[in-house]
Amino acid sequence: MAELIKIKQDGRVVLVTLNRPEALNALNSQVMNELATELKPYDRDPNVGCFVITGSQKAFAAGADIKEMSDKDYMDVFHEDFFSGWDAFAKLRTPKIAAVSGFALGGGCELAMMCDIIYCSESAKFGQPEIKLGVIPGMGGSQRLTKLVGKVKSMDMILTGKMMNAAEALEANLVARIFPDDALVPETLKIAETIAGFGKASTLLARESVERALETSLQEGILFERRVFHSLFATEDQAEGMAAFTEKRKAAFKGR
Ligand code: CO8
Repeated sequence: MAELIKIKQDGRVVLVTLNRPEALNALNSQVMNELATELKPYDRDPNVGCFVITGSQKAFAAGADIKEMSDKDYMDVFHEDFFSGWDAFAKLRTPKIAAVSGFALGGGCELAMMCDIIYCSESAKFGQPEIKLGVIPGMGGSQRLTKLVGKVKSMDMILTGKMMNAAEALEANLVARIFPDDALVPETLKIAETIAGFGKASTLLARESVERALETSLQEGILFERRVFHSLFATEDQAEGMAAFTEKRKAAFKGR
């Protein structure tokens, strides 16, 4: 039973709210384990088409839990393969959107970047301040941030620990859209509903194809996309989507 995250399913959309307000949603092992294990059944459910991950107005998440890791030594983090448990969240196949208000720092920024899309409110602040703690990003930040915003802006954030506000994050392509604070979650849920209304095979494969662009060469990526595109012609949703266009009606996707 989840304690540090709240999960609310409404139709085909699952809203996940980080719920550790006293620690600004700092990401400890329990939060990581809850996200990894509690979301898995939804991920496999054909009736779930999108996750929305959010925090509070003040903090999406203020980073990995500094108090939990401060006493560890090298052999502790090495043997535990500390932070590798986050891969299970990153590898969820259902599209996931981060809705960020307030602080998204360190692991919080990295958690947002594990999602497929980031929307934020006007109050959002993104940062990788680990350098101030004598370490570096440990949940993928040096890699994902660099792929998203480019080397120069990534170096600027990671080497100085400076934060980006919402407008800077939009300009740097870290976030896709900015909403007023109160509108962030409702607007994100509406977009999630749109995504969840499409065929699940096509949304899963679309995100895997886009992800592939970050992993491989252009030619390999194009081949991957083409083979995936071909494979979707084996689905009922492809026949339905194209028939609906021709018949000038809304498609009724079944996830098959
Ligand atoms: N971990 C644990 N507790 C936290 C964290 C955190 N990351 N952030 C905030 N808290 C706690 C505070 O300690 C405080 O608790 P208490 O009331 O018991 O003292 C409570 O949340 C409220 O925080 P503040 O009083 O500090 O709130 P402010 O509004 O004054 O400040 C800030 C908000 C600016 C966000 C401030 O809390 C802050 O700077 N937090 C830390 C941000 C940070 O450095 N994040 C990066 C963490 S490291 C990381 O994510 C990856 C490390 C990779 C290591 C790799 C190892 C293998």
